[in-house]
Amino acid sequence: MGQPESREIRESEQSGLPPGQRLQRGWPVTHYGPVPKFKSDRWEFRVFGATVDGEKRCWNHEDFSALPFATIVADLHCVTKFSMLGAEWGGVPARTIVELAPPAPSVTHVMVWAEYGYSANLRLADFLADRTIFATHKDGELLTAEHGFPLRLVVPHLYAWKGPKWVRGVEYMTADRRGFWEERGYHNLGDPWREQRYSYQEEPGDGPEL
Ligand SMILES: Nc1nc2c(c(=O)[nH]1)N[C@H]1C(S)=C(S)[C@@H](COP(=O)(O)O)O[C@H]1N2
Ligand SMILES: [Mo]
Repeated sequence: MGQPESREIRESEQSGLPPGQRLQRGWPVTHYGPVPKFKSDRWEFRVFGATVDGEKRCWNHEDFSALPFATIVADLHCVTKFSMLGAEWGGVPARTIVELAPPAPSVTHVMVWAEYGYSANLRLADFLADRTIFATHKDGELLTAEHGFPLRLVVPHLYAWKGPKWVRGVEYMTADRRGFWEERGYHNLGDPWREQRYSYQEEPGDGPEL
């Protein structure tokens, strides 16, 4: 992504906080469960489920690190109401993964899987959005262990629980299925601009039956 384009995004992103959010200075650590230990020889990134040819695709850490690198500027909105604005995330655009490991035409959703079984479901369109990125870096520095090293997903236009830290793979799905928090009371879609925080706010068609 070229410089002028990322500057444009930064400006529009700073135009305001989503409803009900407050600005957070610094960068808190928020997650459920322990921080996994990274072992480079055992790490792999897997794309599986309804791939175009039915085959899985795997990258080890070295190969994944060699994929095309891009940066985007994005905000992080936690559903517990703090937002961190204007971080620069570097890594591999989700769209690049989809190009390298194409889904079957019937795929409508993805499940992004992380260590210890954490997961988040996304519509394929959200996954393919311009700024959705598998980030290895924030503001030019490698992610720390607490913030998701070696890899986390950032989906700038959705609440941050939709971006798993310590991500290990993507499952292509031909129907929607709830992820970790979506099964436990959070909204299936999670658009912060529409304040889609909780599953009781869902309207028909927003997600599978609970
Ligand atoms: N694997 C995993 N990823 C996760 C979570 C989690 O519990 N486990 N929590 C999410 C939530 S709710 C938020 S707000 C962000 C927080 O990211 P940070 O700790 O880097 O600020 O991570 C998201 N990714
Ligand atoms: Mo969160």
